[in-house]
Amino acid sequence: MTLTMQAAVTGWEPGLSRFNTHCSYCALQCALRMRVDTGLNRVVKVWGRRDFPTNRGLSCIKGQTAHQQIHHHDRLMKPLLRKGQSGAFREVSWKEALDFTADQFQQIQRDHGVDSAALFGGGALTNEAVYLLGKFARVALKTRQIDYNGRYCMSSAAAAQNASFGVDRGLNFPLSDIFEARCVLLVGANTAECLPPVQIFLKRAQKRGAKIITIDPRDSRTTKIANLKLSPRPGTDSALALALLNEIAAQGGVDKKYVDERVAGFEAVLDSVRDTNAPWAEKITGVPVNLIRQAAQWLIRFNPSLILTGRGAEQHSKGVETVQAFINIALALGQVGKIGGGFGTLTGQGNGQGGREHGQKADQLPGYRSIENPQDRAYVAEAWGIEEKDLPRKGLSAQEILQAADSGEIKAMWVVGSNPAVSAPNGNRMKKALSSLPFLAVSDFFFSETCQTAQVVFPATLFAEEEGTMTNIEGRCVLRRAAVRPPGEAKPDWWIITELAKRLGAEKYFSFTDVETVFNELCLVTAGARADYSGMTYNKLERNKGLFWPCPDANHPGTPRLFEKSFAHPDEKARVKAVEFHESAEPPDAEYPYRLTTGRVLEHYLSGNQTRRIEDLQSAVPEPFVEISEKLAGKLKLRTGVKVKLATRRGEVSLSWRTNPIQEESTLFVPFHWGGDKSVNLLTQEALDPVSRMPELKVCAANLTQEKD
Ligand SMILES: Nc1nc2c(c(=O)[nH]1)N[C@H]1C(S)=C(S)[C@@H](COP(=O)(O)OP(=O)(O)OC[C@H]3O[C@@H](n4cnc5c(=O)[nH]c(N)nc54)[C@H](O)[C@@H]3O)O[C@H]1N2
Ligand SMILES: Nc1nc2c(c(=O)[nH]1)N[C@H]1C(S)=C(S)[C@@H](COP(=O)(O)OP(=O)(O)OC[C@H]3O[C@@H](n4cnc5c(=O)[nH]c(N)nc54)[C@H](O)[C@@H]3O)O[C@H]1N2
Ligand code: SF4
Ligand SMILES: [Mo]
Repeated sequence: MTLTMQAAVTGWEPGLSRFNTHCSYCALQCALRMRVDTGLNRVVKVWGRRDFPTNRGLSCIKGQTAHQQIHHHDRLMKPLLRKGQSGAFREVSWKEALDFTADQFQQIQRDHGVDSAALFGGGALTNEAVYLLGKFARVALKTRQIDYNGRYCMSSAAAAQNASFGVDRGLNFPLSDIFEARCVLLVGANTAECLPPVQIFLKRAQKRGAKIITIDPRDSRTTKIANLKLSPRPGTDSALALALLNEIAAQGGVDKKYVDERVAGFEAVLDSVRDTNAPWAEKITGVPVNLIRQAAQWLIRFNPSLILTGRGAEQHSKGVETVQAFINIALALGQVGKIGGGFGTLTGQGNGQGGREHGQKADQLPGYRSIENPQDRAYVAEAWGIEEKDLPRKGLSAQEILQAADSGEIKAMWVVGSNPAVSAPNGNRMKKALSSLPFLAVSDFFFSETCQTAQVVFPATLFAEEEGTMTNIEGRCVLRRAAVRPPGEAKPDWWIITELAKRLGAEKYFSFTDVETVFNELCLVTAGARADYSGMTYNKLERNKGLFWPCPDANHPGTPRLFEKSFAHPDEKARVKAVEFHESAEPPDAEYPYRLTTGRVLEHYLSGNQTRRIEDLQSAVPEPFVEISEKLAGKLKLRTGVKVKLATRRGEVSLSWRTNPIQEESTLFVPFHWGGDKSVNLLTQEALDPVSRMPELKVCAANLTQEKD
């Protein structure tokens, strides 16, 4: 709290102070200024900071209402405990909740082995919490089973970027480079609803002459501004990408000099797209030949051109291949590393970037070190003061952890900052998995659907109540300051992890006195790694409005652009890989003739556990709906105001419906922000990408029928 007070700009109105912090929600981490009544410990006003380069004063309705969570009457104030599944929760002391949890873990691990205990983390957690969670798994619990919700989010893009560029930073350039682009291709990204300030930046780029091309099966607030819209069937983006590269080659758009100098293995990729022409792709995707040709022509002609992917392209059982196919295009055009051009993926969660760097991913150690690489293992083991042989190896991915809970292999779990009861696919099975766990603990600040099956619930603090760092969409690490004191007995995640570690006999590895000491250790442990934070400190972050990694020493200014001269492979060249088109795991058939896809609306955030409680957001979109093309609604003769039944092989959900004028005809779209019997994840499937282990959240076969009046 001392640092907090330093950050306040006081004395401009009696009793009121201003604090700088960052939003609680998405990866833009918009810089916010809060006016706080320090006497009442209340935030009275919030606005976007104009002097912060990422959001330039902009924010969206979620950020503007984010502080309402702080004072919400639903906040968890005390630890909750119940013994067994059916009893009622009772409020207990921190000591009782922590002692009980440590006991349960120890007993279960003694009876069933260390790997019967799992951790499930989240991309909303600070870098400090993520780092500690990874260390807690490996050093205190000694389990290999730790993964996080980013597996459902960034894992396909991360795998493809690592393979091609040798490192994965969502955007390898500052967001402001968008203003220099002359053509932007958005692939399965709904920026207007999911990253609203980015949509405004795109409009500004358009005013300066840039063409915007969108690839999305449906019309959205994002596609409204597009100069060219491609509406493929869900799950067919890779075919579109192959045809675009075929066209670019045919139109003479390959930058041969760049490819020779900076890319290894490009010939094989060109060979592989010899037959994937626009007529071939039209049959698979439904996108007319002339639109594919025009998109290819614009990508060549309007230079620099930038390709940005979102979850629409990535959350598939072939997500990695699809991203790879788009990276191949950006490299063929010679754009990666150019200001205003290239390739990037739009990270989603608040700390989706840092969340995948610092060790809560099954195969990773802090700084993007690999848990299977001998040198990386030795380095981290030494830094942590343990033997390399005692460092567990790679464990299961998020969805596989839940599956292992279902099969009884995993028996104890701690979920920190995620709500898989709503957000994991094949919801009925996942709820069964969570409720069959002999022991489940959850850390959250609101009682979530996942808490419903827990034995212990730890009350955590919210963004403006704790300090910590987040790494935003650009790879810029920012410092969030606390502005208010937490309610009741809520505690920061880093403190909860540390206290539990002490009870598991790992006290000497967790002797942190405050969150800044955790950050300082994280920085040291990442020295020399790909995501090197070792030149950062809290004061330096604040002075510089965040720092881009790598930042390897105290005098280093950070690295806003990564690939201007070289890629991160030993020969400094990018890699490309030939991609083939693969059908989705569950193509439509006579029984389930449509393609169900899922996504987001502006007003709600992920599992909705936060935004469903905010009056302005909940009243704007109170329940889920299914979006249907006008054509299909006409064919099915749907009656206005009468609900429809949406069914897949895994379940059915009753929903209201609305039409979308240009939506691809086989597509049905449902937002996933609700739990219980309204959860679209009761319908989604578990097919996983073989490389990233990303579930196919963006397409499955579905049927839709009108319900009785
Ligand atoms: N308001 C709001 N903002 C958010 C979030 C939120 O929950 N709410 N979540 C944050 C997080 S964690 C993330 S990951 C990002 C996600 O941000 P986005 O990826 O932009 O969000 P989605 O709505 O999941 O999907 C984007 C678009 O993909 C389209 N789509 C569906 N299937 C396909 C397909 O097969 N191919 C193509 N090309 N497109 C397809 C959908 O129609 C949708 O318009 O947003 C972040 N920002
Ligand atoms: N069908 C379908 N399913 C999807 C997706 C989709 O597009 N379609 N998208 C996927 C994607 S991209 C994502 S990112 C996942 C997200 O899925 P979830 O992990 O379920 O996302 P959240 O709702 O953010 O869950 C975070 C929980 O932790 C709490 N929380 C937030 N911040 C903190 C914190 O700092 N500490 C603690 N202790 N708790 C905190 C919140 O209150 C919330 O209950 O959903 C995935 N699921
Ligand atoms: S939700 Fe995202 S865009 Fe909206 S204010 Fe927060 S960080 Fe900014
Ligand atoms: Mo996400």
